[in-house]
Amino acid sequence: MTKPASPFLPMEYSDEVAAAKARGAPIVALESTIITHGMPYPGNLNMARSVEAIIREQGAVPATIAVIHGVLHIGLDDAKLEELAKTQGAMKVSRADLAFAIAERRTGATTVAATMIAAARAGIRVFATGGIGGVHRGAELSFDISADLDELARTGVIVVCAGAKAILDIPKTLEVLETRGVPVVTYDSEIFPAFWSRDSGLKSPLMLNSPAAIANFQTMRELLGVEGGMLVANPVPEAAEIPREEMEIYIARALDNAENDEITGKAVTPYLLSNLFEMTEGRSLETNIALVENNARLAGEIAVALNVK
Ligand code: PSU
Ligand code: MN
Repeated sequence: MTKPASPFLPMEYSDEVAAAKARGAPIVALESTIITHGMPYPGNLNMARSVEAIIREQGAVPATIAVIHGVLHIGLDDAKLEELAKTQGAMKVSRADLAFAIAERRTGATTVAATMIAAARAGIRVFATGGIGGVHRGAELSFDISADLDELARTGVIVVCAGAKAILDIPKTLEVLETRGVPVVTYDSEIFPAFWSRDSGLKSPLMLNSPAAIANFQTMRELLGVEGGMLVANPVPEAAEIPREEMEIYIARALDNAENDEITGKAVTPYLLSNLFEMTEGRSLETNIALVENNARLAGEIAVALNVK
């Protein structure tokens, strides 16, 4: 009787990431939902390419993560990146359905939560994104709280973002992070940023002003045996920011539209983002790209600092 083949995880490293792993080089993970659900083509592809280039400039290697036809990719070569940027109808996968996309041989873009899971599996300790998901406004009725928050509490990856998206309830998002024991460290500012704006109106729980200090903090957590990730909030560069008061007007309108169109669940964040791009005539998209690039730079520096022992 032949034994059935034992199942294996269809996971594939790009040549660049495989080589980086072999020589122990610093690697920065990147998510793909921002590519398929966060920005329109071709801006999404330009963003994905420039973010990868910025990470290389820092002496680290980028690993964009996505499920393509059922294979979990850790790092995409340029042809695959372009294919993904043009893909219509990719799944938006999080903790609940990452394995589903693989098992069912689907193409899925990974959210912050799913990217963290894949990064940890691949031994990658730093990850750059735009803004994490969080507690939605009105969550007391809708119960809409992103799986990103729970993932930060359990998976040991440093996530560099520009704060929580201002479309969310930021005070409640910070409360949940505190309850779940996730350190929130703002880079070089006392104030927690709100994605498009540098100022959310809230003080940051923690502040550090060098990549080395952030790396050292995470190392101490690991030595202490405290599991879970860390959120690093990196305020958008001043030149690219849209002031909070101005953004609030657009956000209120976008939230109204979402309610009228009865948008719920996973569709909420992509709907609001594209609504805002239209209302600001592309300005919010420019800001979004600038802040992701800024986060890639810092994540690259942190990855390099983590490698210096
Ligand atoms: N950051 C961006 N644009 C995005 C996202 C983050 O600049 O589109 C995505 C991330 O993948 C994040 C997701 O995990 O939005 C949150 O979705 P939800 O609120 O449905 O959990
Ligand atoms: Mn949600």
